Amino acid sequence: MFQTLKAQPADKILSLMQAYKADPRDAKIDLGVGVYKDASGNTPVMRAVKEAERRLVADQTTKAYVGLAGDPAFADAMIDLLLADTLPRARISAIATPGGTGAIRQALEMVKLAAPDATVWISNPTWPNHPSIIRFLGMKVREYRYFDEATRGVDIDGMIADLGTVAEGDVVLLHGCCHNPTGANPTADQWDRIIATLQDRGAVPLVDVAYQGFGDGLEEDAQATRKIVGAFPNLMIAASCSKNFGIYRERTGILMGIARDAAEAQLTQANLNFLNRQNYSFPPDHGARVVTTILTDPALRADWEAELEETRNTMLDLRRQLAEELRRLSNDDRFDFIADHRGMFSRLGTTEDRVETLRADHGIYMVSDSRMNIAGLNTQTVPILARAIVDAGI
Ligand code: PLP
Ligand code: TYF
Repeated sequence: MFQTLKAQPADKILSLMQAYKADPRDAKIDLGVGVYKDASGNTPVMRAVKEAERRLVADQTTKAYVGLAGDPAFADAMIDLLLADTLPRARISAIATPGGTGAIRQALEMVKLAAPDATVWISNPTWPNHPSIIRFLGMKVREYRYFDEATRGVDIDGMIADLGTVAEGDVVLLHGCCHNPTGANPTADQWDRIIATLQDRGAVPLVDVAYQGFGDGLEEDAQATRKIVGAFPNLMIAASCSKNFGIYRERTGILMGIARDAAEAQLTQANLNFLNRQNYSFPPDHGARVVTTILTDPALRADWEAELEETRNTMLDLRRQLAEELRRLSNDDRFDFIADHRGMFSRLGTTEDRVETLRADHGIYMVSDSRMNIAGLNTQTVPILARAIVDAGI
């Protein structure tokens, strides 16, 4: 059987992780995979997570199966975190999933169940797993313009023009905040235009929220999603707890479905449960329980929010430092976009050759499309990177 298998394309981000590990140079800098790192390069377990895990180990009396949708308290806590009171709870269905990736996968499988002929629209560029999973499921996919190569901001006119051609019932995948890989995000006014266009076309949004709290703050980063949620009868939201709780390997995520009314929500919930059962029966529970413990305990929640805020501000400071250093060295403000971008990433906007020069000559690893993980920097490496960027003629 296996002799018929074909080689599969590697994930360029994960391949880069391997290449970085194999590089013997001491002075190498890892700006590749999207994992938060502190100034000494560690990805810490957050304090509130440690404490929640301590409590779970001490107090948990069973590891028996939970329901197909996962713990309902996890869904309630996550709906509250992301949507607050935007919608009546009765319109919202939800399943816990293995990470945000699991939520995206289940969302796409829901589209296959409900509207198998729908085209899924993705931003150009987007997180490579989006098109990869869509194609693997045999679904139709199209791209909408997103990134303005000249300004390194959102190409809002191109985006609106392309979304204006979406067919009724097509699914449009949007990054709710902190766009991966560009770091460029629509303004509030631009979101209004995007929403109006999609409403006009009768599109169904699928919002991917993997970085709530990494951009402008927990509430701020939820604003676009809340606006979208209030504007469409049907949509889905795939949220990840990997980054904002730092529980990458626990595989904790959630898929929310928004229905027109309570009856439709019940049907949606039953289909979500069905999909969990088809794919893995019960979703992972440990990370979800950690998240619920934190979000429902005021002291733990406050500590988590404080540590997340430190994390966010560290990345913002690094952005400002890098933009300033580049302005100083190049005598030009063309890199100021780095300070305007939000989230973990900024797309530098240069050629693969120059990205390769940075790797070969300076041991600086970024994704070939020139996406850098800002959290891979520290105050010592910012000037080294800035000098290398200017020397490489970027
Ligand atoms: N969506 C985007 C845009 C991402 O960058 C990621 C990666 O972290 C995810 C979803 C899903 O992450 P995970 O499956 O690790 O929760
Ligand atoms: O974009 C990133 O770097 C993160 C982590 O297959 C990631 O989202 C990268 C590749 C992948 C899964 C997660």
